[in-house]
Amino acid sequence: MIAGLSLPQKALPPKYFYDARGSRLFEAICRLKEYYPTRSELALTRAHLGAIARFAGRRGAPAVTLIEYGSGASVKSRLLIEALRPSAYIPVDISADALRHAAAKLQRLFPCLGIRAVHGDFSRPLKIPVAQARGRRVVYFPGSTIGNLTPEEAHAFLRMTRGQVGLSGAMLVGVDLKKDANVLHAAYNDAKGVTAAFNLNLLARINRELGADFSLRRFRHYAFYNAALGRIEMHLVSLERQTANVGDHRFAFEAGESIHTENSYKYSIEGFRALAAGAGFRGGKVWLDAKGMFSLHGLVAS
Ligand code: SAH
Ligand code: AVI
Repeated sequence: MIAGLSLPQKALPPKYFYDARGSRLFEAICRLKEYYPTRSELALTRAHLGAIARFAGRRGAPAVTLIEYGSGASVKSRLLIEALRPSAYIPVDISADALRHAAAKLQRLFPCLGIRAVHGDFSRPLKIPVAQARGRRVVYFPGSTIGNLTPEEAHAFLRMTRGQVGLSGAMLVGVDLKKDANVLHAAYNDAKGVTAAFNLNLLARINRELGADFSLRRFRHYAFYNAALGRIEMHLVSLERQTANVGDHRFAFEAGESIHTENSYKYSIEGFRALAAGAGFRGGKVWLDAKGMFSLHGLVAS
């Protein structure tokens, strides 16, 4: 936090959004009419579930270990688990509350499924209990969470998972697509202000957990599509000249100065395939929703 707030363009990594309240606010975002990614990915998953499960499973090798990064409420995973019937499910999330609730719910629904929840940060080396895992390894990374990484971070992440699934494994990645900037703008500037509350919750969390004194009234949510870089940027803009203390550190803000809190990259199908190919994956399959808003890529090692 201190390092990010000390940069010329102040910036904080989006992984810190997800305390218990942040995870609940994200779930509320998913229900908004403007936020199309969740609905689109759910629709495409339902529409192509048989083909997706056939791609992820393999004839004659029924045991699959499903590893999901950024599993959150595991809503989409539930569909995949029903169709794929893996022997083990390893959800990985930085949000302890979301992970605990989701794992408990899934265990009730699938009493025979071996669930090993991993609370951790996937941007760092993580110990995933795959050593004892039987059969094929499949990494599931839905929600376009990959869009919250820079292309360089996404490349490193894909390389890491390529090593994890090995030659016989596979990966399913949900990727949001480039589209009309007005549709993107609405999705990140909803009328009810839920996205604004999600963004501002980061300051509330820093106040609570790091003894900081950000005045939430003096910052406003700002999100826009940066067409040159193909990404939505979220910022918290200081409404006036002010200072904020985080522990022993004091940070000065000019009026209009911002903290850059999130990028959400949007890809073309070809653009994402090129990224995956550079990390050692072949773009085996791609599934889209009926409106062509969102994509799910089925990748295998090349
Ligand atoms: N997969 C769900 C949730 C997506 S929201 C869906 O498709 O709807 C992004 C999720 O990733 C959140 O649950 C968040 O807590 C988690 N997350 C974000 N950054 C993370 C990181 N660096 N390590 C682990 N989990 C992370
Ligand atoms: C989790 N992630 C893919 C979401 C996104 O769309 O980038 C987080 C989010 N930020 C604002 N609204 C939703």
